[in-house]
Amino acid sequence: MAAAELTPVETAIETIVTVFVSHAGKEGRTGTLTAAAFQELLRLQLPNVMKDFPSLEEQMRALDASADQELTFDEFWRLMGELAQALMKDREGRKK
Ligand SMILES: [Ca+2]
Repeated sequence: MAAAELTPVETAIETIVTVFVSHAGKEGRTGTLTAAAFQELLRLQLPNVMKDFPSLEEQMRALDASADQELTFDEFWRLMGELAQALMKDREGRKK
């Protein structure tokens, strides 16, 4: 990409990718999150929005479509979609 300044949305996407990559590189297979790495990512990066979500084990099981105990970026991305949808529902609820 050119050196042009990124928009807020572009920055948000890049931030998510960067966070995933840095946590995925810590242990287990390259480019995937182990349960421990996933837990650390949630604790450090999503402490506020994850309060009402199910336990780590349930969350891991729900996202780990291939059931290999590690999350690929595709598997992890589903959580971003769920969190965005929860945020949207929250907004719609507040409007009523
Ligand atoms: Ca997996």
